[in-house]
Amino acid sequence: MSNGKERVPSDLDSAGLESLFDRELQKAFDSLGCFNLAIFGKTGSGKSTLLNAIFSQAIATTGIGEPRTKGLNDYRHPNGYLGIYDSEGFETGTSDEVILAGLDRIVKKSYLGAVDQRIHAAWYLIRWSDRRLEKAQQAFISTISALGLPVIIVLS
Ligand SMILES: Nc1nc2c(ncn2[C@@H]2O[C@H](COP(=O)(O)OP(=O)(O)OP(=O)(O)O)[C@@H](O)[C@H]2O)c(=O)[nH]1
Ligand SMILES: [Mg+2]
Repeated sequence: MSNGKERVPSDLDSAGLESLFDRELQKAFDSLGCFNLAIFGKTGSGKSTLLNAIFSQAIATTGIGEPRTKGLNDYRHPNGYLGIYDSEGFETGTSDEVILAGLDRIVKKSYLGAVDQRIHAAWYLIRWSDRRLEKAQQAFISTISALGLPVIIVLS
């Protein structure tokens, strides 16, 4: 009896396993179109630097001093399968309500778009040298999670 899923043979060698993985990955990409990741975190935590490292190009402005990134910027990898949203970092002292309302708006707006425009997961950057996680950061992470996005904490 078939349940629509390909049965995985139990005697696969490493080449067989690799080719099975490639086929399944291709199927997943074909159904999703593009996987979109959003990068969040406080200003200066290294969001744009990480984006540039992933794309191996200085496509986003980075730097010290004043917050650099404004709004939410969408970058598409030339391979067509990866999109990254680089976000404006929040500054200590900004009210939690303002930050969380902005986040809610961003994520819900993305849900209104086509599946290949939606935010599918989030990275939340924390500067390891801070050695603390502020209440506002915890609330931010909880809010992303409550919006249904898997959140991965990244130490920069
Ligand atoms: N040593 C070190 N420096 C980093 C790292 N990530 C970022 N930086 C530096 O930290 C500074 C801020 O980095 P950005 O990438 O502009 O930070 P951002 O989170 O995008 O900042 P905003 O756009 O203002 O929110 C830059 O001078 C980077 O070179 C890291 O992992 N290690
Ligand atoms: Mg930035």
